Amino acid sequence: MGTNAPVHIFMGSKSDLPVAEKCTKVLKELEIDYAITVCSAHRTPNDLHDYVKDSSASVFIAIAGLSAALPGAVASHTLKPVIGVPVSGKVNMDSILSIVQMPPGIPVGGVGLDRGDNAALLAAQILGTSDERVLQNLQNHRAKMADKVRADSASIQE
Ligand code: RP5
Repeated sequence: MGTNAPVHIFMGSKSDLPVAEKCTKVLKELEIDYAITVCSAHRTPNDLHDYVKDSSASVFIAIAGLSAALPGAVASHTLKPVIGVPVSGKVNMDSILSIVQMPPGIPVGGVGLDRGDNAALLAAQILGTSDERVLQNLQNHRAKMADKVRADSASIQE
């Protein structure tokens, strides 16, 4: 983890950590350095502004539940890509719609509910457009997935 990391992960609360861990697991597999911070759009808005402005990351991942303003708040402070990860709760559509239904002009990319893993892969794909090493690690990751599907199919044959 480092301050010069190409990916900066924000989570709205420490309670989002299980989703963030799905994300960091994939980033570690792909050998991508990351910074990770608990910072809330509503509870610590000034801290969020400072973190985003000071960050040298190329991609932000923002993980949040409930009204999930965090990804949009990050996006409002930067021109870098922001990937929002909605977190499940009592009402699952709230965080999904909060991320997908951004007003015109401030887009946020969105992945599925609790899909920290996909957010990491999408961030890697963005980095991979200008980083051969990341691209190669992504190709290896896809090859491993394909091998697993084939092995699963073989395992259920009589
Ligand atoms: C959101 O509210 C957080 O991202 C979290 O998903 C949810 C609940 O937060 P806590 O009450 O657990 O701090 O802002």
